[in-house]
Amino acid sequence: MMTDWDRRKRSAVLVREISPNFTKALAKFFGSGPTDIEASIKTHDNYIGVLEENGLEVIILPGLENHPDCCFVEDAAVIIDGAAVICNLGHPSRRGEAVSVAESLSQHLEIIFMPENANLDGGDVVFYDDYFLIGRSTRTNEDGVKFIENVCHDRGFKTFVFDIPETTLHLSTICSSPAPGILVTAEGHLQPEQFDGLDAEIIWVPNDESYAANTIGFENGCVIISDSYPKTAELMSQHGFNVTCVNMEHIRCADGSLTCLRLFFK
Ligand code: CIR
Repeated sequence: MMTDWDRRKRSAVLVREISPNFTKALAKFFGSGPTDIEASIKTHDNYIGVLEENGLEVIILPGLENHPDCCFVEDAAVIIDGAAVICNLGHPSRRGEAVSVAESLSQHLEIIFMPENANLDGGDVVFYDDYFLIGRSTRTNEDGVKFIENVCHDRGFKTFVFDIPETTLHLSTICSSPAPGILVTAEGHLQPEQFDGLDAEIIWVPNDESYAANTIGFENGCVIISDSYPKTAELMSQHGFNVTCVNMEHIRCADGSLTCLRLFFK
């Protein structure tokens, strides 16, 4: 058991610039895709500023012309205790994004590649205390789940697997952990019984604010959430968090959330 581990103690984060072809990003759940590259870049710059304000060193990779979704670096790797598992992304248009993420992370971490039969998007993995929560989704197959579970178990972590409903893209889209012992999740997607056996206080975000279930918490008690979700902001305040709201409009329309834009690696 890694009870002393506090995943909010982080010092460095990897992000990637918005692709010049971001208007071709995949979009199915929260909108019909980005239309304004300049506004998207502004939103992304603001997001980076918020990470810096919370004490993080930010490494920025250049955007990729051939990969419209490349800013969503969360999907390209899973960081597990000093190692980076480099993902075989589940959508064909996103294969190839992970190459430069692996190159960059190899300067800091052990690199583990997945076998060819395994597909997994990092957005289907949520780090929660001494657990890694894993989603089986349209992007993450059984072999992907098994592979990441083995890496977690080898390193002393427990795992907990969710079947992700068709109403959402990834586990992280509807579930996040802003502080030890706490999960935030969206009503109407995951069901309460799916958490049976997991020791967690669950903050349920109302269904009409489900996008706001994706949060990022920091050691100092600050949490960032997307703006425009007042019920969630209130709920988080009631739970003692110091809430900062970030405008995500031009990222949300490509089905991206706050955590999707970053990889904490140190
Ligand atoms: C995609 O469909 O792959 C992108 N448009 C959105 C990826 C969001 N990433 C995440 O939830 N981790």
